[in-house]
Amino acid sequence: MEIFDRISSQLVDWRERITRLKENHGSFKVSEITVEQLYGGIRGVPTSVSDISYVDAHEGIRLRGYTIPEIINLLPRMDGAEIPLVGGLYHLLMANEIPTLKDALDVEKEWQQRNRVPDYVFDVLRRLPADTHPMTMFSMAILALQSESVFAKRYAEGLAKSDFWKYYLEDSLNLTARLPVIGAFIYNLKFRQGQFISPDPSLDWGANFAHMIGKGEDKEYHDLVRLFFILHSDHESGNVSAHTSHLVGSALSDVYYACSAGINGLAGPLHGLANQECLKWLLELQAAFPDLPTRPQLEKYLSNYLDTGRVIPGYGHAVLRVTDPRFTAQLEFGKQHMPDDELFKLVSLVYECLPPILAKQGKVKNPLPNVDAINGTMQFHYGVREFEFYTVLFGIGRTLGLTSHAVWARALGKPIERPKSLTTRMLEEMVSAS
Ligand code: CMX
Repeated sequence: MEIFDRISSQLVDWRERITRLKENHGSFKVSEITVEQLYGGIRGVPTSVSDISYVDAHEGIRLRGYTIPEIINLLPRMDGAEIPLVGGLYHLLMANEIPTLKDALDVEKEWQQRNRVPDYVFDVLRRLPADTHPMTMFSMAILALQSESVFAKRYAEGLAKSDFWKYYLEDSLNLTARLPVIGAFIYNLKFRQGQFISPDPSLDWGANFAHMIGKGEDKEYHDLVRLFFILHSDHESGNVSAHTSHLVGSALSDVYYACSAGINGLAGPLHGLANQECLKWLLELQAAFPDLPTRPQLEKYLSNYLDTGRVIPGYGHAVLRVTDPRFTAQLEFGKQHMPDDELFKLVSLVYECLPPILAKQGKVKNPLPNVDAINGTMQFHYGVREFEFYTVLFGIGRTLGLTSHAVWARALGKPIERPKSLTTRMLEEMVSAS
């Protein structure tokens, strides 16, 4: 397996670099923490190291050092496709190098060979109450697969620590291979009256998902889902889903436990679920104006909305201080493929009008859109209109990042996490003694 060899060949160097840092500079102080940060979600305090991705407040995400436009430009794609293969992105995240077309196709081939989901997983999903949220189903399907963990079996037999990552990689390839099948099954069960479609071995991972939800002929949608999965794959390791997954994995819970836990974090409305909220909000706005509003009409609507004390979904970010490049990538795709779509025109107009209003209000640290401001609009255009499903799409993409972090955490021997907690009394005593 190519990815296995590529990781293997880098490990000595990575391990030496980290050992050198720890031995020579182990007591070097990277940061301090304030009382406000302790009560404020540890915002902005460096607490982990990730070489897979980094979010710069003024530039946005870099995956393995590459910006989103660079990724779209550099990763290999199939003939006739506008957006690269997701297999190439997985190679980049895992193997830390821009893949050739052959490298990307090797990952795609691994995924093809491993994509069969055992029937019992579908049985579990079928037996859930009909109103179960798709994210609950997605997380449960991943957890149900845990009995397949190669790592867990090998660990029980006795495994050297230096070999943990090899079986994490095995589990990661098995899990990620099955995600489009699981996602499509959930969509078809809930929203297409149980019309199931088998994977097409001639299609890549992204296009196969589209095919399995009945969009096999829509090549434009194939590109959109590839783009969606690539854009949502990773956003450094401090966000709720990545951090949760890493924490759970640090107990040597296998990739299935760790990813299911991360997906549960993604299901929160302040994190991944925001994309469904955004589309709901946009449709309400659209309903308020039978035709596209004029700028003054929209500005008045937005100001009145903010005066009610509610947040406008899709705007603001805990780290970013620029327009999210993942928003921009989809905006560009939309300009090319759906310039006359009414909802797309509305999203573009909100983007022109809202940031100055939010900035003038003076509360929000970043008045610009994040990725969720446009996600739903793109899906809606191609007929995927059930907002409850949008976070599953996010989760399919995000699991590529979660598993890459998991493999590298074991490869670099990261220990179990155990930060310290204090009591309020201790803090009161510390500040009064200072
Ligand atoms: N509309 C109106 N007010 C907003 C706002 C928005 N979109 N974003 C932030 N604010 C307000 C906050 O509510 C806060 O008000 P109070 O001081 O009255 O509590 C103030 O501005 C300062 O907030 P902030 O420091 O700029 O933002 P945070 O880091 O606390 O929160 C985020 C970041 C994303 C949760 C927030 O901007 C928000 O709720 N946005 C809307 C929901 C959203 O789009 N979430 C998706 C995030 C991306 C993801 O993880 O998928």
